[in-house]
Amino acid sequence: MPRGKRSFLLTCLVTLGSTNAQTIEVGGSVVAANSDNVSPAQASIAGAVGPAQYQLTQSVLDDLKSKKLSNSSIFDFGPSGKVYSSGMCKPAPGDTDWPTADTWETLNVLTGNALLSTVPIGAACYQGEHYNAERCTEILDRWSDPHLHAEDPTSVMNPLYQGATCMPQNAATGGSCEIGGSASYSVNVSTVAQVQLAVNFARNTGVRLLVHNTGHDYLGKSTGANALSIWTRNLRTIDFIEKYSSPSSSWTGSAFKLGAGVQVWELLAAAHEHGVSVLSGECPTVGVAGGYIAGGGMGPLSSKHGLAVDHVLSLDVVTPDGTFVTADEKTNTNLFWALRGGGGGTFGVVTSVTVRTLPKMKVAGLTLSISIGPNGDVSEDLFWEAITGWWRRFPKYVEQGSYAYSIILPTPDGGLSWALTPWMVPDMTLDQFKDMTADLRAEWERIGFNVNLSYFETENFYDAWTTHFPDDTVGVPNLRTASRLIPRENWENPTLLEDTVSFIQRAVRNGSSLIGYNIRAAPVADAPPSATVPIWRDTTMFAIVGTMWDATLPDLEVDIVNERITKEWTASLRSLTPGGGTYSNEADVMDPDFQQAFYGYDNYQRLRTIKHEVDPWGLFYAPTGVASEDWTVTDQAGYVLKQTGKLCRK
Ligand SMILES: Cc1cc2nc3c(=O)[nH]c(=O)nc-3n(C[C@H](O)[C@H](O)[C@H](O)COP(=O)(O)OP(=O)(O)OC[C@H]3O[C@@H](n4cnc5c(N)ncnc54)[C@H](O)[C@@H]3O)c2cc1C
Ligand SMILES: *[C@@H]1O[C@H](CO)[C@@H](O)[C@H](O)[C@H]1NC(C)=O
Ligand SMILES: *[C@@H]1O[C@H](CO)[C@@H](O)[C@H](O)[C@H]1NC(C)=O
Ligand SMILES: *[C@@H]1O[C@H](CO)[C@@H](O)[C@H](O)[C@H]1NC(C)=O
Ligand SMILES: CC(=O)N[C@H]1CO[C@H](CO)[C@@H](O)[C@@H]1O
Repeated sequence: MPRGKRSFLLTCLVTLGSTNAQTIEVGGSVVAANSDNVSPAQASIAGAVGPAQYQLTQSVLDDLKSKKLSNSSIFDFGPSGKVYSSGMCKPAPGDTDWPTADTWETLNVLTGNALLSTVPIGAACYQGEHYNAERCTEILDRWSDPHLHAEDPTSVMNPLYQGATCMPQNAATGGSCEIGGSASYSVNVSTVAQVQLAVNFARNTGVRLLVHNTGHDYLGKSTGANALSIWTRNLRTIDFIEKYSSPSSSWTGSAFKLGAGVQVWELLAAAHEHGVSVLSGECPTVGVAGGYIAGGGMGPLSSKHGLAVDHVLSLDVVTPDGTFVTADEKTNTNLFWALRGGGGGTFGVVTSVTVRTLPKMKVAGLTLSISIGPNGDVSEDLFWEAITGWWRRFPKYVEQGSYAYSIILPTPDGGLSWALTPWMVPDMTLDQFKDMTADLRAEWERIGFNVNLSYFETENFYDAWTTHFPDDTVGVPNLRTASRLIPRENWENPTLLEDTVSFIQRAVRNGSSLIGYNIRAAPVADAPPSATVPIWRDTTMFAIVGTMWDATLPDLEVDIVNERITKEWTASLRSLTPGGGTYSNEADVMDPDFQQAFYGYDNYQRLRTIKHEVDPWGLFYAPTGVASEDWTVTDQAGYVLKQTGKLCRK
């Protein structure tokens, strides 16, 4: 078996619930620790609601200690914890410092049997213990469906970073099922106590820890070999608060308190039901209170109403020392700032987020789609003339709250397609939208660009959203993207504008797809400062470049494609936008200066200081996360950083 690969089917992971040599003293006699005498390890907290009702307290631990539960010190709160010095690696199964089966079983028992031993989602298609023909058929049919992956504890929607192992499609052609860069275990959390137990366990044993919510991450942040994963997707409560009131905020309107696992579609349905709007992503399955808000959170209302972090009132979080705190404008203010834009899986485990609502609003816009090539609708010159005519007007549109999702893709016949699906403006009527676009439409008519424009106008955001933002297609292992926020400045200088426009055309001709958003993060008057990259506020276009490659390409050629994405396409975008940045949630894991690009230089210095204060152990690691430059992943094959090796302190 090649080095670095661990066979899943011959795994040395224990089957949980089997033996248990951990003991406890009950009534003076030493007995096996089990669900009856130690579980679940939690205190019921008076007045607390939802998952916070059950917390791990020092008195719960003291009780376990007084009963002499073996290994109980591995659940101690900070400052206790393993410290990694230069060259040390977090353990893998089989290493002497990997917890024994009994130790894992103790975590399982204390969490109330919430520990899951990883079975890769594709295992149902491979001969062996987990083979299940019916489930395999379903998995193959639904592979591109984000819901399939979001309901699985370890599956990720961008399998590249976990090594694309155990792909169900390869079972029939001699593939093998390995655990790859997936976590070894997950805790399926439904209480704060379970999160605290997992955090303390990982910090004291030194096991790699990660947070996994829906698995959308584009940079491999929600996966990692040899890790204990805290799976937050089942924290799904949505509480509507009619009149918010808190000594920490002047907000008195309505709000939603969201469990960490709530997805966009669930939140938007609740908002619609209560007759309000709320800032969220466009994609239905993204986890609102997880990586989305941690990275800033953008969506169709952003050009008018800012980023999701601008609307956050408070966050509940289990910090790396295992304590459970609330962060808001007046309490734990450093965390409140860092958790809004400073990146997921870095400062702790957020268990819930409270966000302000926005009023119900009208939406107007249009969609169009056109192609060039042998079977296309227009000539290539006309295609580009029409698109660049639109791009040139971007600053004026974002100022009016415009949000456009535009995608240029190569077509199978060698041509290109362009779809605007959709271009929409909140708080705007269709008449106003037609006014705003009149000069562009006149220009298109003059140049002979006679495309069908499908207009729409809805009474509320929800109706526009349900019509125009279907589920995305995910699960492609041979695809990678990179991005850049392009500021207004690039439109103000005519030479720079020409360079920007012609570069984007060149990248598309060189094989890149282009997702070009007309968006900016509008400043929100009363929003507290956040750790998001400042250039968001001056942005006019968000450009995502990237490509798929032939899945059968040899590794060296895969590297050539991936290096082109980072070192040619994105490098050009970087040089066109010096000192700028990008959206950390939809960015390039190989960005050579991610600290500046994803957070902004000044923010990054402050984020690093906060990170060292709250996590001196380096318990939380995420690729491109704050202080991730202190760590390295071993056994990496190829150019792109994956999470399939050991995590070692540099
Ligand atoms: C198809 C698709 C569409 C998208 N559309 C949008 C969009 O419209 N707008 C937008 O802004 N972004 C969008 N994104 C990007 C998205 O915001 C990020 O991928 C985000 O990280 C997803 O967060 P998650 O919690 O759902 O995913 P996960 O992959 O589970 O987690 C992402 C990161 O957040 C961390 N994390 C998750 N939960 C917690 C928690 N409770 N506490 C601490 N850390 C946590 C994880 O450790 C990881 O680092 C899209 C992504 C995809 C794949
Ligand atoms: C996870 O826990 C929830 C309860 O919070 C339960 O309904 C669900 O079945 C569990 N999932 C798995 C895979 O164990
Ligand atoms: C425009 O729409 C009409 C009617 O729906 C259709 O017949 C025509 O092919 C469309 N033209 C283009 C360029 O898409
Ligand atoms: C893209 O450009 C590179 C050179 O930078 C070249 O090797 C490659 O063939 C080009 N690809 C296409 C599709 O034009
Ligand atoms: C990680 C750890 O502390 N493991 C210990 C748990 O307890 C057993 C005895 O019950 C020890 O052998 C382990 O070393």
